[in-house]
Amino acid sequence: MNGTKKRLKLLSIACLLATVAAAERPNIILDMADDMGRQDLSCEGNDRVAQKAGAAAKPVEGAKSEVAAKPKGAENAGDADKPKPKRADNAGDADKPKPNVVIFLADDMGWGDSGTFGHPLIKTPNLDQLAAEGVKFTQCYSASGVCSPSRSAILTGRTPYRNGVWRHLSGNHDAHLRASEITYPERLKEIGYETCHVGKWHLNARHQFNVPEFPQPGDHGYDHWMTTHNNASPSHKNPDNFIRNGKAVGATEGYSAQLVAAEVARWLNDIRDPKKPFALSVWVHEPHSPIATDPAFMDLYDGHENAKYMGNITQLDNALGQVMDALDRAGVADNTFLFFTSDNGPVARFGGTTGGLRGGKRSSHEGGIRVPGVARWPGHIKPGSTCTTPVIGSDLFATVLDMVDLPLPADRTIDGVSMLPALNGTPAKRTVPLFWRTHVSQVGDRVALRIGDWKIVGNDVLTEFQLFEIEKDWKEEHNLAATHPEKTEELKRALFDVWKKIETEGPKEWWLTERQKPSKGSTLNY
Ligand SMILES: [Ca+2]
Repeated sequence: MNGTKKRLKLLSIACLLATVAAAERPNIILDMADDMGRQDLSCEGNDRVAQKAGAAAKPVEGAKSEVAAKPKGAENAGDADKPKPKRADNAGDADKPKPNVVIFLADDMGWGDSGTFGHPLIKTPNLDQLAAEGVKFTQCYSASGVCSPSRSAILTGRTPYRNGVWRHLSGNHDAHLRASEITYPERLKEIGYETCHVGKWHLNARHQFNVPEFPQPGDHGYDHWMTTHNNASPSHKNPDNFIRNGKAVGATEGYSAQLVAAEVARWLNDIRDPKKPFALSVWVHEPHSPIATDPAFMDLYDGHENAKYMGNITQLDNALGQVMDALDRAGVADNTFLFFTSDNGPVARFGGTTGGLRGGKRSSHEGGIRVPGVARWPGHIKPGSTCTTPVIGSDLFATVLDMVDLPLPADRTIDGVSMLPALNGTPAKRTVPLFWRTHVSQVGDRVALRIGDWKIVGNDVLTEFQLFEIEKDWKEEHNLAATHPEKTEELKRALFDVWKKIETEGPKEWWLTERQKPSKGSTLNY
């Protein structure tokens, strides 16, 4: 891989420079823009002004090196013939090894929070490179406006109220990812995969985390895991609350994203069986508060009032680069499906941006649920391509199973569908419409459902609705409910139907008996 060699060479130079001259600041061109409208967020081609970003490395435990920024991928995105997404051959074909799966998940990173998706200032060179080598999804959704539910959907393919993780699990709730749920790592283990989860978990309530009576990452299909319950504590700097395979890691030195990437590299290099395919979850804590940003990344935005947040995004992007390098070094990048996304929208008061979308974290408007999405799978995904088909985090379960020719579970509803047809230009055929319910939303946007270009947003008690033609009105500025009563009724019926089935299938008692009421986002009403 020429690109890989070039990157590694630049990496080495960058690390050397950083080591001998840590205080020397790279020459950065910050491209200014007055407003970030849709044009800026267009995913047609990679037309951003080339960014110059330099090295800013700081050794952390277990990590050989890291750099703040790398050039965009050198591959000529436009020239490659369009490869057809296809499944791997069945197990037993020794000549064609099954693909590895890496899901890299940011925490609270908004649709507008990267150079890759049009932010004029934030440096995300590794995400740029990933997009240059793969596909950028312009309508990638999280399954919820908050953490735990969204994460549960990625692992199970099921919308959160259906799988039981109906709320974020920050206190002492009954809810958790039940042992009865089927996760994709579990399915992959059945056909010989090794599995690893590093970073945030957040699929247990606080009193359940690392308590054997409740299912832990190891009970949900992960051979090796190093996780926190929720946030890195006390912050991203020197977090002391990682648990590795049930045992406290203790004090660390470094920043969370780099510590996570270092553990990933260690697992790839030293722990896993290189003869087996693998599934790896890299769920970093950045840019969720409390934010702590390496000064090396802050310095990239020296003087800007939002330098801490923007540097935090570059910090997580740097970790993405470390993971990409580790895959290269292991010689497995060409046979790895690498998907980057976020678990929900951003928090504006901490510095995040939706890129113009309405709402933010917790909202069922686009700002809470439309997130960055980039995938790379060499030989299967056209480099530098764009996918405008809406996809959602819960699609990853079906996508992964499709890649390895495993059937979907037949005994339960799977909300997500495989993304592979969409990557080949064929719209996904959904049996269950895109659906969101986020318990801590504002009253007026508690639920949402999308079919085609139409999206309906409902209030907490399902009595008031807004209708948007989302392709045209991506900012959700024009409520068409009054002028399109028939379409509104059609989507209302679909919404009621989906919700009724979810109430029947999910552990309804968990949300009906919730003891802890949210401090934000009004009341819990059903
Ligand atoms: Ca989150």
